[in-house]
Amino acid sequence: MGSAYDAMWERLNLDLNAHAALLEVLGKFYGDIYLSQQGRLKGMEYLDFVISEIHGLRIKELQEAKSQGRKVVGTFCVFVPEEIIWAANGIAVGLCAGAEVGRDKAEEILPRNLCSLIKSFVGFKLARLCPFFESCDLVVGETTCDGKKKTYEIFGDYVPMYVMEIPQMKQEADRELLRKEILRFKEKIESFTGNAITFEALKKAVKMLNDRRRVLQRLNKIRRNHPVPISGRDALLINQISFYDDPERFTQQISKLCDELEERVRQGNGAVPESAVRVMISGCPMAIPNWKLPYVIESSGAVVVFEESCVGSRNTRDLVDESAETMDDLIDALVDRYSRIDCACFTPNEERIANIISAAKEWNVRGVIHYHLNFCQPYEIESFRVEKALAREGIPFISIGTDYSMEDVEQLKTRVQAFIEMISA
Ligand code: BJ8
Repeated sequence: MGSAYDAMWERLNLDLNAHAALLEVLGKFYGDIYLSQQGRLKGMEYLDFVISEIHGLRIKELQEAKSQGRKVVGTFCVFVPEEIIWAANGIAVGLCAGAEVGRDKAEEILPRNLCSLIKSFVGFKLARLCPFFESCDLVVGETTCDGKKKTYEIFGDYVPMYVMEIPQMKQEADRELLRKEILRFKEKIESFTGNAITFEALKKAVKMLNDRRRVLQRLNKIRRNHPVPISGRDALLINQISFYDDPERFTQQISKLCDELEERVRQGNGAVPESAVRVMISGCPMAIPNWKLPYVIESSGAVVVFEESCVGSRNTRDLVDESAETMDDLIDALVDRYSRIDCACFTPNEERIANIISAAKEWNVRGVIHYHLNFCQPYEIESFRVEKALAREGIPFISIGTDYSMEDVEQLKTRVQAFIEMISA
């Protein structure tokens, strides 16, 4: 893939040698974790193709769109209402990164005790390894955890930044704040792109992104079946790719894949042996290519059937009401939908605990593997309350803190295997 895109990557000012080395490592990693799985679905070929072209074809598409005057807007959080970007004829892309890349460079401008997700996106930018970053005309941050919001202040020296304020509670005043912030964001995007957002355009964007959520909801529902017809790794990959791919194409392709999965269910075929123990992962988002924990879990006799995460159900569970007839009502519908996101940055956050319990029951899991990145205070602290609530329900729980390095894989295996043995007994 390398040479065909070298000229484009050079124009984007990537460090070509380091980038080639990165792609080689990722290709190998993907082969070991994904392509080695038995009996993969035909529909996954599309995802394999997207991954093999993630820094190639998709970037070429973005460059072509830019040459026609469209703006590319990068985001780090599912709180940023993408509908606004698409309605202004922009293109939204997720910039969260899941690889330990450029850490040394990131630590030159940031403290060491920050979560890997933050250091990774900063590292990708500073090491000139991410063509998505280099394609962005604007980068949108948000005031969620302290690590992110203070990093954006520094990061503004390297990329054109805009920061959206996100409330920390869910009272009437917070709802008002979110509404104001969505309107402020709309104004920013309108002036930045030069395109006024019409009611029709916003409604169309709402429908397009709801369709993407609906197909991911469909995929998730299929995973309630036993034996489960898709591995957790593959399902995670689909969720990860939803942040980069063209939304309409993605929805179409995943819809076809769901047809194939439903056929598998009709025939009683599973992606893993029937004896595989059903578990849920809950906690921090897993950005691409952060596949370490799902791989460890699924090579230990279990299968992940649900992700309670922003790269998972937290981003797809709720739709925007499409019945609005005025711009005001449509903005209210966005506020309603985005207010339901149950990130651990909120206090109190009872909603998330209730959602974890109900998903654990509906997806019939034998245990919950709570996952936080080291130094992520919101999710690590909240894990204590999650554990207590699950204990009251008799649902086994383990808390895993890790980072993007591979150093702890053996330790993780030992802990995860012991947990799986315990819940299979
Ligand atoms: S809505 S989960 S995408 S903020 S892991 S950077 S929280 S220290 S990613 Fe998130 Fe939005 Fe919430 Fe979702 Fe901070 Fe924790 Fe790091 Fe995190």
